Amino acid sequence: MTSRRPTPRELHHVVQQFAIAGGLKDVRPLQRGHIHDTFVSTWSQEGADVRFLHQRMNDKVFHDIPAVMHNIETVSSHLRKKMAGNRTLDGFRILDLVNTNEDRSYLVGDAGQWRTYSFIENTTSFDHCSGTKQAFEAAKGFGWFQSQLADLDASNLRETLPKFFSTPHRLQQFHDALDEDPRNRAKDCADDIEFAETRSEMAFVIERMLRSGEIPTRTVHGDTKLNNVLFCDRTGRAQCIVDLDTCMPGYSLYDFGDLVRFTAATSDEDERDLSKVGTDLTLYRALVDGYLDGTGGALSKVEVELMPFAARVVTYTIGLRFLADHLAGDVYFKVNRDNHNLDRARVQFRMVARMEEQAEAMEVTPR
Ligand code: GN1
Ligand code: MG
Repeated sequence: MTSRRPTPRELHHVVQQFAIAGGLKDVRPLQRGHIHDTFVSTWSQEGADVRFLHQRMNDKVFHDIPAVMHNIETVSSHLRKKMAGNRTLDGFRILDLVNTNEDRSYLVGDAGQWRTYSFIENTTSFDHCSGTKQAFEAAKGFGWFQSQLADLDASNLRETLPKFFSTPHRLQQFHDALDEDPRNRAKDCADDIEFAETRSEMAFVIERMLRSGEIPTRTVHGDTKLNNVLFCDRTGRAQCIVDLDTCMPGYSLYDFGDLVRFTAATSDEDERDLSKVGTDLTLYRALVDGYLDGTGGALSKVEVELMPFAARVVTYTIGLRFLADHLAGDVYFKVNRDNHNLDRARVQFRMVARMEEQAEAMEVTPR
């Protein structure tokens, strides 16, 4: 893919190749996520404004875009079958892909590979959690989503990003970046490297338990940031789970851990003032309750007991990924400033340290 920003002309050309009725009014960028480029277009359809969301998919990260789209279509059609023609399932909606004029699920053009979704109006996504009700709703939504995938035959899904959830794999990538150190950055992050190294034992726990069968492999969402939930503007309820790029076989608590990492954080993911970083225990409890509610009793006793550990290990894992990318020269996550990935890694590691201190207060007893 070309990583240069598409020109307005290119953008107009791209969106007009999707099967959308009416006249195009405008296309604007939407700041969202670290991977793809996202835009919103507005069309006039019989006098009303109708919006669509377009994404230029990052094929440096996702080498196999057909496989990504295959997974999204597989998951969506699995959910749609359960909806049996209704507009919602348990109060949740599903994102609708809009095909191209050629009836394909995505567009391959000079300006990259693109997909389009209908915009779900009267909903909002949030970068910061407003309180326990929202935390509960988000966790319930992701728990619900995961439980809906329990009867999807996982062999239908492709592994679009190999070993995506594997912490040992992330540790290896970190070590590779450290050995190579192409930008000579390791010397400026000795403390961060040491933090990563002293916690490396933690990396192997989940894989060991998966291998021994102590915890099951489950198809998961894989990117349970708060801003991947659309909340109903009227009721504040979670209405739609978005960003199905990483729906793949993993372990249930990856989703829970990532939820805590982001939603219960007391700071932004890239905060520079580390004194602000930590985990809000009240929000954490709301996430536990919401997740247990959403998964509806599907989690085993061992999984429930592992919830606090999952929060720690997933936060550590994402920290490793940010630090590895910083060392590698910012080749994976988009950055907007110097040391952006290093700042992100530091926040994750500080959160891990805080969670270690709060371990007792984070325990969950199976009900
Ligand atoms: C990436 O781009 P976004 O925000 O949807 C990443 C996630 C990380 C997250 C960290 C495909 O997600 O795994 O948890 O950044 N997605 C991919 O903020 O690597
Ligand atoms: Mg994502």
